[in-house]
Amino acid sequence: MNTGTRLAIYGLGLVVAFGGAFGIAGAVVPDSVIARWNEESEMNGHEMGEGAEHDSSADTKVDSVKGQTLGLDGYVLSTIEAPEAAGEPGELSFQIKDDGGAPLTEYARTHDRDLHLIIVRSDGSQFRHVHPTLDDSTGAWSIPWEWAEAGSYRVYADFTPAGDDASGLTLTRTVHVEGEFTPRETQQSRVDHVDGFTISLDGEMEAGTTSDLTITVMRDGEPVTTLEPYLGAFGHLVALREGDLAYLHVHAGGADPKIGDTSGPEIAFAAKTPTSGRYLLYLDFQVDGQVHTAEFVLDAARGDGVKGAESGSHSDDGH
Ligand SMILES: [Cu+2]
Repeated sequence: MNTGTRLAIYGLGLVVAFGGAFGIAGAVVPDSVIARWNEESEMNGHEMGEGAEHDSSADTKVDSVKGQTLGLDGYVLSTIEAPEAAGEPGELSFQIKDDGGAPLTEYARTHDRDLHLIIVRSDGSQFRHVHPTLDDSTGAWSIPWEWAEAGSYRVYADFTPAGDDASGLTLTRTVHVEGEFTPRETQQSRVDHVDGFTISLDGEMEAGTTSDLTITVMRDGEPVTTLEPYLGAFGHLVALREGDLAYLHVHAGGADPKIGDTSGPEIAFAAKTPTSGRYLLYLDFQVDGQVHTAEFVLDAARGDGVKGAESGSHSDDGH
């Protein structure tokens, strides 16, 4: 089940939720969607007593994540047209199609955009987060595109169809780019150096729990306090699970920053982690009008500390 991932952004920090819905999901999704999630959760072998109240803490199907299917809820990500080999300039384009095969042209805006496109090679390298343009007469999304390297890429379209009861979807396809390449081996990494910035990640991830993560942005040994809003937040995080590239797309929480607001050097996150294992984290942040992307690799510990409220509701707490 891929509809299971619930993202909720709220309060002082950013909540990265792999899997289970929890109380604050109501802040960002319609009740009807939450009701359906709960229903699905029950259908997945989560026994709830007859007439049991919906309890957010009981809905913790943490092994359910987004970004693993090209079709969901009646929507399909079409074939992706793109240059066939690295180094060939061209265009990348696709459509989202509905039940009847008609292209979707009406979207609900999330985080300043109608659709977020994430592309990453299967080894976690070559990450890009871009915003293509919609031709609303044809439903075609397109963006100028050139592959820097060969390989097998995962493309994720993250969007919400217009309509009161539509929920956010992350559909994915694989695209092969001709040529030789050497896969990158990942290793745990908490510090990245990008464009003169040093970005560091503090905190631990643990399967079956929500963990606090803090990212700190420095430049020339000084804390950066001029983080600017980007996509409606001070930080924008994508997390992928190594092994299946299950996807999570989140934005910094708190009150929506206004134009001219700045923040930093810290950005707070909370990560709800479905399993132990390795996670690839990509942070987009903006300073002086420029967007930069920092990358981290974090190994989640096994979930010995699964909370009592959650322990009865799923069987896999991370081995
Ligand atoms: Cu985006």
